[in-house]
Amino acid sequence: MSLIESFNPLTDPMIQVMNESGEIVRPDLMPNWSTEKIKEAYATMILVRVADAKFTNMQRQGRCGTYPSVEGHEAIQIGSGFELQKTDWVFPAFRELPICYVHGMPLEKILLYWLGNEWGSHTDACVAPVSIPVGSHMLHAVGYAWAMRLQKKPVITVSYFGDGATSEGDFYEAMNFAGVNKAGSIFMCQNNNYAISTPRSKQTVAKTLAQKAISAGIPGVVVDGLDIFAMATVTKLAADRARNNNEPTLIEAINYRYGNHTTSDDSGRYRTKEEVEEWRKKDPVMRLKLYLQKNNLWSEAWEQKIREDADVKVRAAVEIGENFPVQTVDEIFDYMYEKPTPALIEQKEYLKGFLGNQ
Ligand SMILES: Cc1ncc(C[n+]2csc(CCOP(=O)(O)OP(=O)(O)O)c2C)c(N)n1
Repeated sequence: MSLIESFNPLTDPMIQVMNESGEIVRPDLMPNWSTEKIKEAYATMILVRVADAKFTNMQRQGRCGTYPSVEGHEAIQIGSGFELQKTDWVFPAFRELPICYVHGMPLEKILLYWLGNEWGSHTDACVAPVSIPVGSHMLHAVGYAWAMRLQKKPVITVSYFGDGATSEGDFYEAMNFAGVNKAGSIFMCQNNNYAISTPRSKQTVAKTLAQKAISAGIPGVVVDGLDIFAMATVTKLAADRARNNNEPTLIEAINYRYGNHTTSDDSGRYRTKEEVEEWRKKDPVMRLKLYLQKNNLWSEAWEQKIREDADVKVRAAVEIGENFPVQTVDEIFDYMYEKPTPALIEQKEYLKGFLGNQ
């Protein structure tokens, strides 16, 4: 039995490999990463932070639509993403810039979506479009994994969602379907403690969110979602189960959203500065930096270089994104269904008339 199958989500402590001081507390659970890969993970975290801050600022300047911050989600998404194969399929919700980028989406495409351009959903990477309706996409992920099993392809799927999504019926349906039909899908629950202003305590009285897997008869594990090494190791184990035996897993990754829910939110109205500061002490990027420093893998010059590289990449993405051709009205409507519904045809014609038949 692997760590996943033997984990009791009601009683076992959260799985942690690296503590808040950057010390390895479970050397036996370190991912099989080279030094270069660990440094690449840190550089990716920095890039994501730079992009996140830039996109947020662009919204403030009226250059971008509503944008959801991802600060605090880097370890979950980069750690897990580094353990997937590029042919695996990722099903994001909306707070998923890091995994979309790590899984092969160009940064400008990710930005394009938030600029309101449908071409932001168009990519060669194995990443499904952003799913705004909370919780709905776990079903898509499970269906895709099931189809891959029927076609005997070694492709697994991962859906990324929040704690709030675990209150949706679709979540249970998806887990149940995956268990019964043996769909190799990983349910990546990012428990950042809030669904907009609703705290986890008002969402459920369940002791853990991972225990919800018990109702579907599949394993559920609780992991430190601010620890990139723990996230990588647990994802690798879950991916092996999915790929080799078509076994689904629910991973509850405990983390914190340091920023606002989106640029339309003011989190100061429902949580205290003290609470945010407490979670800041566990910051996933700072934690990996401490690890690098302790292991003589970090220098001021290198940090400066990766920050400069990140700035260049983000600027280039903004340049491409802001100059990307505007979508046509047809492009807004034509890709949702194979054949558009009567309501969509009516709306499309209305919009064309409204815009003067573009
Ligand atoms: C079905 C549905 N209900 C409500 C909303 C409005 N809404 C958008 S995000 C959100 C909270 C989601 O919380 P969570 O699943 O914890 O993810 P997080 O935003 O924390 O990443 C809500 C209620 C929605 N988009 N879809």
